[in-house]
Amino acid sequence: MIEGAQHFPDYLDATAQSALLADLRRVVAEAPLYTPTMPRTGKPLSVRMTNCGALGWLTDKSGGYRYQATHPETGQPWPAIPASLLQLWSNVASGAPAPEACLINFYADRTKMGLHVDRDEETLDAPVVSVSLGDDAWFRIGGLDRRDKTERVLLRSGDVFVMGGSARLAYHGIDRILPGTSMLLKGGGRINLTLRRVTRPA
Ligand code: MD3
Ligand code: FE
Repeated sequence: MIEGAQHFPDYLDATAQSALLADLRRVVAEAPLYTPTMPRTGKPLSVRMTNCGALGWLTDKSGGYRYQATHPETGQPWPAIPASLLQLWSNVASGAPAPEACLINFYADRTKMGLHVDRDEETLDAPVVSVSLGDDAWFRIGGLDRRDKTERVLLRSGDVFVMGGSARLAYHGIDRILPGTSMLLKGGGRINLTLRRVTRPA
């Protein structure tokens, strides 16, 4: 795997996963999941999203990919990042500037995410830290060129994946989720959180 990518299987035990899920239910009560749309075409993405933190990532037909401080449908500021996630960040990204955004992706059974690079952040001085909850997913990670060889990694509930160094600009995506592989979410599906630094630290 590309330098800077680190997988921590079972980072969160069952108790920690349930506690984090309770935190996320409070976030989603204030900042409901919505269906983002592609720049220009307005085609809906299959993943549903929301955010917590000072900034949230979003995309829509008119404004394209961007970070903004408010929910696109409610107009309200995003809820704060739960303390448990700030603690997790300081444990796995120690020394990095504090995260400003936590993107929450919800995958239903058929949701995929095509191969892409995350480069809407103003700074790459921090890794992206991801936490998976719910059903297993086949994650695909390649290199800095779309044509580089890729490999797949099974991301399971409680896993943490950190992309720093060269991996920060690596192509990656989700091929598919494996329905019925976790009991954490009553209705099934998968949640992925990505914690990110967006602005340059002062
Ligand atoms: C590698 N999310 O939100 S998480 C995304 O499972 C995203 O929802 C996927 O890709 C998901 O942008 C993958 C792991 C991940 C996140 C960000 C990365 C891998 C990454 C940034 C750079 C390289
Ligand atoms: Fe990504």
